[in-house]
Amino acid sequence: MIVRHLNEIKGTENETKAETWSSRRFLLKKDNMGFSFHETIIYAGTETHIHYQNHLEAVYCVGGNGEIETVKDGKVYPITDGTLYALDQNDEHYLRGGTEDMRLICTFNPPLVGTETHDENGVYPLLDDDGNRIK
Ligand code: 9YT
Repeated sequence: MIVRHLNEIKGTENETKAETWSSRRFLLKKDNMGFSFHETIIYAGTETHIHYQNHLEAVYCVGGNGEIETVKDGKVYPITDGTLYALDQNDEHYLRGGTEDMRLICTFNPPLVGTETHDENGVYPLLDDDGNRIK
């Protein structure tokens, strides 16, 4: 069994930071669960362009507030504690922090290897176990 606490992840190589968010990666591909599992903080008042072309992601909000806008149709959905969204169509979107930081629990299929961060198009590359880009 795997048991991990946030305090063991913060400030280590398993925390990835960007200008608008921080991702604490609890479970990665090497843990062999078939998905990766993260806590993401989206900073208040920010906007992030995201398009996971190589991954499916489900996201559950457990704190704070914000919104998501899907690019193809301009629909805007509020996000509060208790909201889930699933990017089942690899949906391109804008993720916005609201008046407070948003605390999100995220799962990725296929699982992240560990070092992924958004490229200029909001995409995570598909990496092999050694961190080499496959796609
Ligand atoms: C919700 C979202 O996609 N935020 C960006 C970071 C990502 N969730 C991650 O790598 O944990």
